[in-house]
Amino acid sequence: MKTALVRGVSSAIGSCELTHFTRQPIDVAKAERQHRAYVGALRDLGCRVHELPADPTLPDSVFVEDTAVLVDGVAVIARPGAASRRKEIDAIDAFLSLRLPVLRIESPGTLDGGDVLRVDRTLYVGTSGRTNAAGIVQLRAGLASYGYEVRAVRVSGCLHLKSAVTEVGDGLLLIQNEWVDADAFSDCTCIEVDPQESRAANALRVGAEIVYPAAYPRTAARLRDSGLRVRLVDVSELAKAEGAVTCCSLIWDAAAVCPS
Ligand code: CIR
Repeated sequence: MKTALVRGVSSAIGSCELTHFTRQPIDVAKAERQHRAYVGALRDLGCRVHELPADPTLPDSVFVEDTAVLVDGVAVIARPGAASRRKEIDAIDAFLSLRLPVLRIESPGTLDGGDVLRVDRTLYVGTSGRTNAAGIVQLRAGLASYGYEVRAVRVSGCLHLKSAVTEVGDGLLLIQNEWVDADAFSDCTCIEVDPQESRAANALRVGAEIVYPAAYPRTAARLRDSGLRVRLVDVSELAKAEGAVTCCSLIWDAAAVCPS
């Protein structure tokens, strides 16, 4: 069974970090409704969901993906590149360390989970404005004995690697190749986002379905044309905070990490 960890929307989300976006007012109540619907979709798709309470002092804390990397048998607690986000890891660390072995990225390393794309036993890690070389070296060293290869990938023009590329099927990627070079993923097949939907590369695979923003119908059609089952969610308010669908959850196979 899949387990998902999520966290409620902070009432301070309007003061979130922004890198490539212009600040717009965020309707917190609407963001909360959208988040509830997103969590409902995860439940419908078979996830057992744990929800941590919202924290009014941590504007970006709904974006739990950035706080950890979960692979079979171990969690790596990240060290977010934005200093304003570092305290987010405390609650995540407390939750995960009760359930599975944890490693931690330490200073001077920085690593955002949004920069880590897992494809089978390879972890592609974006060298973004949030993840540095020391963070990647630590991730590589920490996970080598678990059988993971860590490959650094240059990413530019967007926040995280997973803003530019996500996995939508085994070895099948959805990619915005203006922000990342598709040659880095030569073992995979790539579906490009529709040229009119530049921010459309972030899709969340849950089992056999793809949870996907309703804002990108042209790219959603491309996914369906590739034989994928797509479940649309409206995340327009969360998107104003430069977040998308992968960033609002940490999902893992409970059997793989918690045999008991
Ligand atoms: C940030 O800039 O850190 C947040 N406003 C958005 C984080 C989105 N995270 C993600 O895509 N993994």
